Amino acid sequence: MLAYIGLGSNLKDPKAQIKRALASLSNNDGAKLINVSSFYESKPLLEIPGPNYLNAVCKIETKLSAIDLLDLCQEIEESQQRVREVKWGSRTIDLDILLYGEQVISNKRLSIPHPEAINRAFVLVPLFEIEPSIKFPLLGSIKDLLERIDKLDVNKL
Ligand code: A4P
Ligand code: MG
Repeated sequence: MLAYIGLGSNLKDPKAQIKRALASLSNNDGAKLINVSSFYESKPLLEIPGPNYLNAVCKIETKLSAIDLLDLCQEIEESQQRVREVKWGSRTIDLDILLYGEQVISNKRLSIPHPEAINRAFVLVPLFEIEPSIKFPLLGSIKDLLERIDKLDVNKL
């Protein structure tokens, strides 16, 4: 299965945090890293105080089920000392499963496509960079989705 993961960090050397998470993903038996976008800087959402974020998107090929992939993402977050404090607050690393094949999943632990992805330039811009013709199940092409949002606030490193 092909899947796309969004990575974000705004604490403790964000570039190193994202690189470390990518290394963990590619060193795992269940997943093979196929492509990684450039890194993009942006201000925290909703003007929540804190350092700027760095974000990237990667494409993986995986034999893991979606829920096992979520477990892997959460293990990686924990290994990088992510502490969950405030919702949407600062974090060392956040791994969100954006897309898992063309599946639509909605249960207590998992919503795919990631519900906020389509509203966020720091997700759509790097995803478009690596996969300009991708479609979100039920939601449409990334080109159309990108036209609806403000892209000015993300800067490619
Ligand atoms: N969950 C459900 N669906 C998914 C999915 N597709 N991928 C559940 C991953 N997890 C998923 O996530 C809470 C729960 O979401 C998980 O236990 C999982 O079962 P979390 O990461 O523990 O909590 P959170 O941080 O409160 O939520 P979330 O959704 O990860 O935060 P956001 O919405 O990503 O916001 N500003 C900029 N510029 N860049 C950023 O990257 N990120 C955030 C975090 C805020 N502002 C930002 C950025
Ligand atoms: Mg998350």
